[in-house]
Amino acid sequence: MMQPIKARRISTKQETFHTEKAGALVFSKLHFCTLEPNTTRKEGLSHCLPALGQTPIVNKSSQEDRMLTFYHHPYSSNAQKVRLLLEEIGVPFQAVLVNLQKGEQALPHFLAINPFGAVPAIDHDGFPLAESNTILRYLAQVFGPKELYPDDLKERARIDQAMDFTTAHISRWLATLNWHQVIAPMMDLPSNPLAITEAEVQLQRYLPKLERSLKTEKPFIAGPHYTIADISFVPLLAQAFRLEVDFHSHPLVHAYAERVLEREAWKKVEETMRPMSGS
Ligand SMILES: N[C@@H](CCC(=O)N[C@@H](CS)C(=O)NCC(=O)O)C(=O)O
Repeated sequence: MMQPIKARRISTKQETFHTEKAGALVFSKLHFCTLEPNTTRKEGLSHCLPALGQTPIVNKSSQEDRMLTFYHHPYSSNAQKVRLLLEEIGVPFQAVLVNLQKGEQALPHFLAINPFGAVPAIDHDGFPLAESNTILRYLAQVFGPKELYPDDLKERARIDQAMDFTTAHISRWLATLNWHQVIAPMMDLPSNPLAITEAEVQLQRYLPKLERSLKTEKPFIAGPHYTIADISFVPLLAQAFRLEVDFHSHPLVHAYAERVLEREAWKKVEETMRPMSGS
């Protein structure tokens, strides 16, 4: 018979990298629950969840956990792209927080997974992979469905074209805005007003190009279907709204953004952003 399960609160600090250790389940940023040896995950969840009243970060069965690990930070728009794809296709995964504020991206055990020292990264059955768009392509090919990244080379090239354009010309400037308007002030680092102005100017230069492409590539950015090109862009559109980017002159982009941000899978990603928003 299984021994009673010990549960205790830990400090209010955020959970650390490699939160899950043998014999322990980690919950949200405030709790963990220690399990006796040989306790199955299912048994552990049924004991710990009522005790803690928390939703686990790790919420999939142990066999599936071993298959796909997702290294992330909830505020990273690049990591959100990967989580969005995982939510869209319903693949079980284990999420591991890499605490960027604490510099965990530079710890040797994380660099062994991603030598570039950034989130997102994944480990799929012992195969580590980094770079959000690369991960999207990989996961879409491994798990499907095909519509997300079809085998047809021309359809695929159209998707790559949209991903390259948004990444190079829109996400890039949104990242600049986000750094100088949100992250730098939050971390008490200097913010550069010239960089903000340049990013705003560049966005107003490139958004009309996206507007024009949506006239032909409709209703999604790479044509008639929702693909990884859209998935790669959705977290950035959400960021653009948060940064109050002016979409007035770009009604097709605005309507497209509202449409893709309504998707259930994105709402699930947004839920993972909430717990830290007050911290
Ligand atoms: N090109 C990379 C960018 C990854 C990236 O810069 N991630 C940020 C969070 S959005 C990060 O981990 N920064 C930590 C650091 O650079 O030290 C991708 O698309 O995945």
